[in-house]
Amino acid sequence: FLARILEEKRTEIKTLKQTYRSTAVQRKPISLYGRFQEQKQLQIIAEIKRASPSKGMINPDVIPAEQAEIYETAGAGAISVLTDTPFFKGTMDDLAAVREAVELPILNKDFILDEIQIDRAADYGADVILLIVAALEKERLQALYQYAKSKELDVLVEVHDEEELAQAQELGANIIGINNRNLKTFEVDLGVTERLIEKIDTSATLVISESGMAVPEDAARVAKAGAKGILVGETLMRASEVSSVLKS
Ligand code: IGP
Repeated sequence: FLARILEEKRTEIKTLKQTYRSTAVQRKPISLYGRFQEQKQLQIIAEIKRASPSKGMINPDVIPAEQAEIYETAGAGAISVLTDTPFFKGTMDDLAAVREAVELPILNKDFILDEIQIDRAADYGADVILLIVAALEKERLQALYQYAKSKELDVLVEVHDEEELAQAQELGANIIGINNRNLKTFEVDLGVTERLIEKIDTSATLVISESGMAVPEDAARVAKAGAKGILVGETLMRASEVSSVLKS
């Protein structure tokens, strides 16, 4: 499935390169690293996720700005906005709407393969971009990482196994996302966070445990392992009372 998404993304980027011109006017991004690393309490990145390839439709009628305000009021530390359209039914306009609605750091969650997507993320008000190690050649990963940093954006470098983690560390990534979901098989295992985090100096590197968090015990488990933050999508998108779920 990852291969299919990336194929689609390459076509999208071709069109983007012909049609998109960066606005060049830049706001100063908020540092997620700075915000989270100084906190004692587990921080939550709450995600706007209408649909996913593994779950199908999750919350098709969500209004991103309203959902983001609910997340902010309930105490989320940051917001993630999925902007991939073919597989996740998100848009860049969702990101722009969320930027208008909240003061929190915003992660542009997409499959970034080209610098133009980073320009666009910054133009739309993102503070953090996602780079998925499994989706990128080593040189591409390095080039995109440097490019984002040159624009003062934070980068969440996503890994799922030891080899990918080694690459993230070689890059000097100060924010590492451990995805508990295997993007090739959709299998979820919180043990992935427990296993990989042992190889990370969490006093210097901000570790976010991503995906598959359904109950408070899940959050407690990865927090105990040393994660400073968790990234939660589906559970919050389906919750009828977001604030009680976030607070628990
Ligand atoms: C959220 P969940 O299981 O709480 O809905 O997962 C987030 O981690 C997930 O959406 C995600 C993702 C990704 C989506 C993590 N890495 C990369 C797309 C691409």
